[in-house]
Amino acid sequence: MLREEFGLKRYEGNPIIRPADFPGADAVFNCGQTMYKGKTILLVAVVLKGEFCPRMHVAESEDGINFTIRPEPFITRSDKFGYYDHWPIDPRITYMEDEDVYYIMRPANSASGCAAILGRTKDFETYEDVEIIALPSNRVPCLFPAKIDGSYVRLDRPYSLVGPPHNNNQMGHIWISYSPDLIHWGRHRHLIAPWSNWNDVKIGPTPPVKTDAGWLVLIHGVGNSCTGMRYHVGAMLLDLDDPSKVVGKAESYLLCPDAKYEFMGRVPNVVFPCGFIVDPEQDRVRLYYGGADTCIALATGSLSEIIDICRKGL
Ligand code: BMA
Repeated sequence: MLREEFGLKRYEGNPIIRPADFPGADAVFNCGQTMYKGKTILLVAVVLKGEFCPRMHVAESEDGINFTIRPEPFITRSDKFGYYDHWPIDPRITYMEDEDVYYIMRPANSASGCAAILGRTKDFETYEDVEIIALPSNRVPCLFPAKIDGSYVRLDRPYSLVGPPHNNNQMGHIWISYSPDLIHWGRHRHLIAPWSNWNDVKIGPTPPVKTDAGWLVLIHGVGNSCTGMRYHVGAMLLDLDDPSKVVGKAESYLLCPDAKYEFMGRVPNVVFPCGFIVDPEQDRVRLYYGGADTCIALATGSLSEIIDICRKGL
């Protein structure tokens, strides 16, 4: 490693899932993540050699390190809505405890732009696409794990391609919106704009996790360079009662591409989070992230330290 680690520390056995772990795979990357019946569940995007369209598979683990990928896909390209969803990736999983349901929000890429699809499962055995919940261009839909003041709440990243490429103000900021039923969304509000050179092209959230200090959200932040975009992981904290208020954010990134498996792959210079898992009794955050759109790696951090970093704006 060339850089000192800050906030998140890589697992020394990384990457924990490689394309070679799945027959015929060219890539196994960016994963939704949650706990189910004591096991760590990752929903990984698998691209098979020679196939354009990824599928999502369930990978499961007793110890959070050694994963078995189920052979059958769990989510495949949806045509339920007459919508050509040609690149099903980046699932974001939210467990809604009151309903005992795992909701999965994901971008739905098409020729007319990227919309957002809501799906659900109770058991990671059967899956149902529920509805398209955002018009193009909208990516990175993430659901809060509880209603707030009687409403479902989501974060997402609508964005415009109008204007010069990589113009800070024209690309992706994070917004918040509310819904009575998960289908109809409104009261859209701008939440936060990029704030530093490591995220000045675009930022996108992960499903928020409740902590005593506020809703913790890891983000991806994209900066530009003369050889292309560079993806980082950052963090912010939202007010528990009114999550439209940002109460803290890490000034620096917590993770940037610095390992071979983050530089070398289908898309170099990428560390990409679609969620994270908190183990409160161990004061630990586990982040299973995509490396270079090719593999899955693990980084861990102290929950209280990451909250502190956000509060102090380090
Ligand atoms: C983003 C998403 C991610 C991907 C990243 C880098 O726009 O598509 O799935 O990891 O680009 O290619």
